[in-house]
Amino acid sequence: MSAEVEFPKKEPHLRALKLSGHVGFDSLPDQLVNKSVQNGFVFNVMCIGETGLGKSTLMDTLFNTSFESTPSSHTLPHVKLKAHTYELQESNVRLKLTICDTVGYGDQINKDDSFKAVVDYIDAQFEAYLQEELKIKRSLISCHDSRIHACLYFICPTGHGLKSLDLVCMKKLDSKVNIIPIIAKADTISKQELQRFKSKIMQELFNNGVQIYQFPTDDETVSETNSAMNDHVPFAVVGSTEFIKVGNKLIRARQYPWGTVQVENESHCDFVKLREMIIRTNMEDMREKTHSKHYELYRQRRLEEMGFSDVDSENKPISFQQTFEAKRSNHLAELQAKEEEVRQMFVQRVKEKEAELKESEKDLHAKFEKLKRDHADEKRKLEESRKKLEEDFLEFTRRKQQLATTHHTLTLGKSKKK
Ligand SMILES: Nc1nc2c(ncn2[C@@H]2O[C@H](COP(=O)(O)OP(=O)(O)O)[C@@H](O)[C@H]2O)c(=O)[nH]1
Ligand SMILES: [Mg+2]
Repeated sequence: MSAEVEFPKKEPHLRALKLSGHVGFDSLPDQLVNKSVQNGFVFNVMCIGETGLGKSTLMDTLFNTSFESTPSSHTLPHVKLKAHTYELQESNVRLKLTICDTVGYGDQINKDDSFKAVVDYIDAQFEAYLQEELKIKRSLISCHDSRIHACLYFICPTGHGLKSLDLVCMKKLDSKVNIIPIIAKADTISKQELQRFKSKIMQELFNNGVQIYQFPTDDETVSETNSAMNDHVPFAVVGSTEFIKVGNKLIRARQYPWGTVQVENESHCDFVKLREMIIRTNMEDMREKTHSKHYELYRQRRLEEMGFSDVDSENKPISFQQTFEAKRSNHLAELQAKEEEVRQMFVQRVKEKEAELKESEKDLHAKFEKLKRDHADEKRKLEESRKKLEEDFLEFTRRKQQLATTHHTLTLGKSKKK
């Protein structure tokens, strides 16, 4: 049997058939639900915003729990991304929630690079997923998926508009993550100002081409609510960890000398809209978009960087295997050329060294010969002076004897005369 399988290029003509009785595949959606519930869900949210804007408080409010975060100081030299993962359960649905905080964001005097740490973090999570996907033995289901599904961008409630850091950061992130801009501490801004502030923010985002996450309107069960909610963005939210008693119910609120802000009161702020949109209606859509849009883009860019493409230089379709094999043979050829080059270089170096050695041997030899000659000269000179000294000595002895003889004769002659 041939190993090659022919895949139909176009969908074959489909015929609709009627079933004469119940078969049972109408339970497929239930099977899917059961399986998903069994596996549990993962949701990763990133909070970007300056220290003290109420990020931690809002997370506690959104998930109606206390994540016990420690307030950070304003003096950090760099922005640090800190992620904490929690296991939550509601009815029989388990949620593995990761909250990623941008500690020190916007606290430095030079804020130029504040967004860089965030971009790097998001890319690193994509890269980890890609590396797992490229393994031979993959464990994509059991390995913790840390890709960020939603990014809540906390805007300072100045009433003036966005800061340049906000625009730069959102612009850098809009192709990597689902951005949901929110106006933090919305209780500090008046109703009239808020409307102006919201439209100013949206105008600035539009003018700078920043793509924020749009609640999907293609599913008709939610299209109406979602499209209405898209018009309320950016949500102006209030968070609180305090509760007050209204009737016999405890509700989250912030108390001021002039009154009380109820977090879940829709005439006080947009908190309920935010919770409805990101948790109750569109959490799955954000998870799906992260995979099919943002991760897909990252994966495509990385594979192209590695030299892979779906078409060759003549725009003809090329398979992954063909590209890989072409790259492999290219690589081997390069390796061989490199090896040859290194070998040639080695031979050349050996030759040079040999010549150098020969040259120095010749030098040494010449030096040795010269020393030998000098030594012989010295020896000869010494010999000559020794001979001369001997001769002088002999002459001296001879003269001394002569002198002694003459003296003796003279003395003898004198004594005879007496
Ligand atoms: N006025 C007001 N204050 C808030 C709000 N949310 C939080 N805060 C307060 O702001 C301070 C900093 O909040 P925190 O959540 O630690 O900010 P983070 O540094 O962004 O995590 C705390 O004193 C909170 O009580 C809000 O919606 N409105
Ligand atoms: Mg905090």
